[in-house]
Amino acid sequence: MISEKMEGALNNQISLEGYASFLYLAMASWCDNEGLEGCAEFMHRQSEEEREHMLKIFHYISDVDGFALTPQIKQPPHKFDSVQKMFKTVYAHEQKVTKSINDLLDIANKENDYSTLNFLQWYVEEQREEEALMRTILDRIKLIGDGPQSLYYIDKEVRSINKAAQAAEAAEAGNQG
Ligand code: OFO
Repeated sequence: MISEKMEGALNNQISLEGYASFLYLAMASWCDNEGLEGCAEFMHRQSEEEREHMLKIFHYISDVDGFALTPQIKQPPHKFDSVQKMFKTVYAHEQKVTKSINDLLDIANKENDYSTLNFLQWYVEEQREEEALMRTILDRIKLIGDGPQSLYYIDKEVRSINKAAQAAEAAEAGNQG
């Protein structure tokens, strides 16, 4: 059993994860349109991941006898000025999600809600990884440059980062199975 306050805060987190999933889906579409196939693959995978993050909370709320709500998702932006600006937007959103996870931990701590504290540990680690991944991409873009001549190399780089992330996920799933 969780408190009403915690139930509301977790439902709010469902909205944030759902928005992230739709935002990254919109980015995948933009990337595809710009011919950035590696970036599109990356954003599709991120979008799927965010959907999983959302559902994980959804199931948790039901498990602890709360009421999980399907979120109302506002329309994300469809167009981005550059690939660098797009990844900056991703990084800013991930920072916002991290702050929100920290706020949830704060509530769980104050309420001695050990079950939710334990559940949220996975998100703490996930956010650390996602922020680090976005910083890596932004660093690479800075090194390569963001001009029209650089887009091919940025896309190639993001594709190989995506492949590495996919392999890491597969290895993790293998360890769990
Ligand atoms: Fe759900 O990890 Fe990003 O937002």
